[in-house]
Amino acid sequence: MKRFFRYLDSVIKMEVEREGKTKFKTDSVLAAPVEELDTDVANHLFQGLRLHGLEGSSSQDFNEMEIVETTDGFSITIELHDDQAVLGLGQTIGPLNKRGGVYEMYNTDEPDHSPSKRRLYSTLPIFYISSPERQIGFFLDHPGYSRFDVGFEIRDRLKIDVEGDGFDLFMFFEKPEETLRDIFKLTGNPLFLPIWSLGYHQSRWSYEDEKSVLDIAKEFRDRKIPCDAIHLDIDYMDEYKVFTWNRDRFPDPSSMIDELSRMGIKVVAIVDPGVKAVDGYDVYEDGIKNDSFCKREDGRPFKAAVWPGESSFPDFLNTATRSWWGKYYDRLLKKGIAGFWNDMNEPAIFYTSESLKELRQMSAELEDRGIETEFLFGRIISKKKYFDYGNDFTQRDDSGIVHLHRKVRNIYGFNMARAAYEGIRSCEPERRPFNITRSSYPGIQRYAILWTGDNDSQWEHLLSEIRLVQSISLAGVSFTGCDVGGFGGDCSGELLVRWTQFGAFLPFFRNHSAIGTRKQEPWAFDEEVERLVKKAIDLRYSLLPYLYTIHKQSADGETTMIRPLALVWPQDRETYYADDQFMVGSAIMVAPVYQRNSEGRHVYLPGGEWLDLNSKSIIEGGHIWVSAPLETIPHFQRRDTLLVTTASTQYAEGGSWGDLHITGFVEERAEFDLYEDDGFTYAYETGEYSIKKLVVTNTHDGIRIEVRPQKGTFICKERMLSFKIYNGSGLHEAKIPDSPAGCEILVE
Ligand code: MIG
Repeated sequence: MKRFFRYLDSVIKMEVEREGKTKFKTDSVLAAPVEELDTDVANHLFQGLRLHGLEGSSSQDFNEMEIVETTDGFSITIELHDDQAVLGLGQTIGPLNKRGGVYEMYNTDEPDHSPSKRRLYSTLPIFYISSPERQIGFFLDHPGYSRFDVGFEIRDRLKIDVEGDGFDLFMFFEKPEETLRDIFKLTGNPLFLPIWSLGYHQSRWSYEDEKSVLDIAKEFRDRKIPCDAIHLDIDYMDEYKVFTWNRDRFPDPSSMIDELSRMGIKVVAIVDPGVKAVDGYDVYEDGIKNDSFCKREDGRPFKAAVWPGESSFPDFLNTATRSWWGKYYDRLLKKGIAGFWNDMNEPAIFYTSESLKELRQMSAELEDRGIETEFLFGRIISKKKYFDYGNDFTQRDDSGIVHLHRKVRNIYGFNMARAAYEGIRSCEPERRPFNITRSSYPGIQRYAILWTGDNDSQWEHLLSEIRLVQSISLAGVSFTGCDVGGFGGDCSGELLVRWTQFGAFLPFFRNHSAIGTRKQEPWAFDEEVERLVKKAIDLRYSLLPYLYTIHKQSADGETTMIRPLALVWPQDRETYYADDQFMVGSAIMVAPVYQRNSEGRHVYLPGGEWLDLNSKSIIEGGHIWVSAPLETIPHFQRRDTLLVTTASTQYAEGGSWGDLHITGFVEERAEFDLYEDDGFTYAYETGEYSIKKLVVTNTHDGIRIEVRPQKGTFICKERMLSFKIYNGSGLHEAKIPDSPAGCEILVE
């Protein structure tokens, strides 16, 4: 059965349910529909899409769409035209245009991010069928399994198999930038993070004791490499018991954190959902008492092995469990932990006693096979890795209805991140939280930021990440990042330099690596590598005024911090495959180098002239080759934009800056609303912020620079504003003192 609802101006939701069954509703979409529509009215609003079985489509030129019931669910097919790209699809590997691939939405702890992989940690089923003439956005809201064949089996057919009793399909008949705003209106705006989130983060699995953490911090300060945060991986815990400390290795966390805080460094702690199932451990005992854990279908407790050994898994589907769990974050907050890193929340499971038994039986078979064991070996390994525990346990929703985990799996991580966010907010209502998640679902941006998990120190993965973060951004997840330098495997000095250069433009900028791999801190290679890594990190810190402003804009639901070119220039087909470069805000485009021994790269510059931010020369648009020795990060400024930077500091002291440098490429007019505040509280909500509109206009008489009177009551530092405005007539410079009243000058 199909029903149609209108949201906003041009978003339609189609609700499909099997006769007599009701589907489970995720909490992804917060907005309520404006109205329910008759099918024929709905069909007239479908611009460029014709739903099979409905007559009278409003457009001549359309994509045929058909929905049929199958034995275990539904299949949605959408016919694709040759010139259409299918952009996005969230956390999936491959080019931004997903045509020609198969992807599954079934959250999986997949440490191998090679191109053949169909599942990763998140379900973000948002994609854009796009051609220069027309773009339609889609969001499949469904917490169970689905499979996307994007023109793989049949070139001109997108086929989505959806398992279960129903689904919601949102369709956005807008330009992609507008669709992104609509996604925020439906699923919520991204978190507004504390300023230090935008700094450089250093991590390792693991800095396993107090001394190694403090040593790392001192190295950063001695070497004058900026750093805002150090992350504690699982070894800070006592026997991997979540919310505890190993007292031998961390005898006094509070004083360690105090010492770090005197150096300007925050500490982020990892939190895993698996609760060690052992008597005498209060989190486990309380969980049992409160009936907070996932159960088997017959009501017995479900237990499985993860890092702590045999563990129970909180049932985040219900509010009671979420608020119970959320309170534990306070234990870490009280010690001074500033942020959280929710890992393993697909949830990852190593094995259960049953699956282990099965594996043992298979292994026993090895004995009988003699030497002919190759296939069996392979099967055992992949069975161990990809065991599907979805049918082994259940979850209970707020109305007491019990669901097989498989049917609601894809929102487990979402709801864990939500529990964390709500817990942290209620424990520390004055401070803006920092909360990372590995597993996610649309709407996650209102609770957490997303990092892409266990990549590898390989050049191919560097490219893969450049695409992945863009694809994720298209789902409205603004604050993303990846393990800089690569998680698995050994990084080389050159790879670390190139990866750090890319990371300097990512919202979340963290170097992280796995246990047993080559050390990956900025100084772990040679002096030249250290110098170049530091240079990239310094560049990042100089960009903070700009980045903080665009971060605030994203938190206001205007756009994501980074964007594919295809989102900004959908009419330009060439942007559909120029996915190895991306926009950072509206002023910068970065084209990271991702090839070994490379001395330059090809770059596509859409829509006319750009300012090369390395040479400060204005260059023709189109396809160009840029020279980029290891020292250089190709990045460019868009015409008629302003870029506000400052001097790099050792850490982000607050959301406001000293002397500012404004670089403009202005042929006509450019403006920028520089945002500042204290950098970590909610005082901005009651007016304690500063927004300063900078406007630069190229007039007949010269370059007019206006600094409009400040909005908001936040008091900025005394400082100078230095303008460097480039255009066809040369460089125009001016230096003026900043003041809340603003000013206006004319420069030759
Ligand atoms: O099973 O906590 O993606 O960043 O270092 C591995 C150890 C568990 C996976 C995370 C990774 C983290 C690691 N974790």
